[in-house]
Amino acid sequence: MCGGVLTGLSGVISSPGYPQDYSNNAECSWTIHVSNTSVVTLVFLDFQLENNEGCNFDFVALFDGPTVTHPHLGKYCGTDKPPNTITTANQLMFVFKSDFNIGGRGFKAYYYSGECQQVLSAVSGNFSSPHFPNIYPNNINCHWSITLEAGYRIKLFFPVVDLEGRNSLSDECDYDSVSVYDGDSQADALIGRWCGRERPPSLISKGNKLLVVLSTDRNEAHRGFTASYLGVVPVNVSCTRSEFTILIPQQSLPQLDRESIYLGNPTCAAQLTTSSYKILAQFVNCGTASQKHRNITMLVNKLYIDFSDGKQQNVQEYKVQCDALRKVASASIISAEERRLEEQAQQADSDSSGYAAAPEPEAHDLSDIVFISICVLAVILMVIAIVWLVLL
Ligand SMILES: [Ca+2]
Ligand SMILES: [Ca+2]
Repeated sequence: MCGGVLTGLSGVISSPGYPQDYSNNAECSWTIHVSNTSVVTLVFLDFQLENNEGCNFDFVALFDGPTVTHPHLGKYCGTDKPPNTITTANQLMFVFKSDFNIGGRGFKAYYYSGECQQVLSAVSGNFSSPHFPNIYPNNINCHWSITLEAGYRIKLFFPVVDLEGRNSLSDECDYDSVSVYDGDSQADALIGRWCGRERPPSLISKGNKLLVVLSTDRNEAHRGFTASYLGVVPVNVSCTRSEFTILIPQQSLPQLDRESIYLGNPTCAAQLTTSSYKILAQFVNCGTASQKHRNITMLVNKLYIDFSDGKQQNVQEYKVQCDALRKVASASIISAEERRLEEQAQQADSDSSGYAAAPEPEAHDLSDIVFISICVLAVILMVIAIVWLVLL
């Protein structure tokens, strides 16, 4: 319990006897050794040691390598949780010492190798369970945390989930599971937990952070999962009977030129105001189309935000729509997956008919129907009146 060599993809280190008080005169050292291409991340969950300035009595000391001769990463005591620590190479030395009196609850920390722990901050990305598509290791607890700029929300998909199934007795994901939390820690709200071949629906965060945790038990492993996410830009859209107004806070997209943000086509690019990217677009311009659903006319277009750099093509698409009668507008991101389905559907359409489908004849407006009904009623009343007059 006190010290050793740790080689798993992830693991726990805690003080002797934790959560009971640690003993006096303890001296423990752990060496964490992960695969050559990886680094070690250390995250403290709990920390309470005797405090003194300089941490000379009881302390935890971390080194960027396998021995105490390697560079010091930090020395900690008291009750402030040490910050998350990431090594530069694949080994970490963890030393705990206590003196002859006064103790505390001690500490509990998780470590992860790079394959099992990732902090993602790009506006979109992918990740997968360790060793995917080969089977994942047993006894792991891996964390992927996505943190984007304030204002963003995160849409998350799981194209593949293949884990050990539910416990048939409890019907819960007791063995292996992937869990998603609406924040940056497991103390935040749990959005869901899945196992077996249950594919989670696409999820969206309330804020700008999401945490995905894979935990596996001591036996039976499958292929694991793949996940992809998109940062949803805060798009504020409003409309009148004739035009869209789209506003995006400039701080959400500081790295972009205004030409990278456009409605329908690049000629309808955003203007840069003091704090926002702004698009003011008449429905007759920019390729806005009118669609009817159950007698409601929706004006529909696509907003493009082009994040592409020299290396990678990355264009986000948002469906922008306006109910012009009620002047209610909305914007929602279209994921790559949804776009693929849409393209497939279009492909299938053109394959089957050989020409573009003719637009559906438009149903009459409710107002048209009411008007015609009134006319018919007026005619009937007139006929009755004439008949009545003649009979008199
Ligand atoms: Ca002490
Ligand atoms: Ca298992």
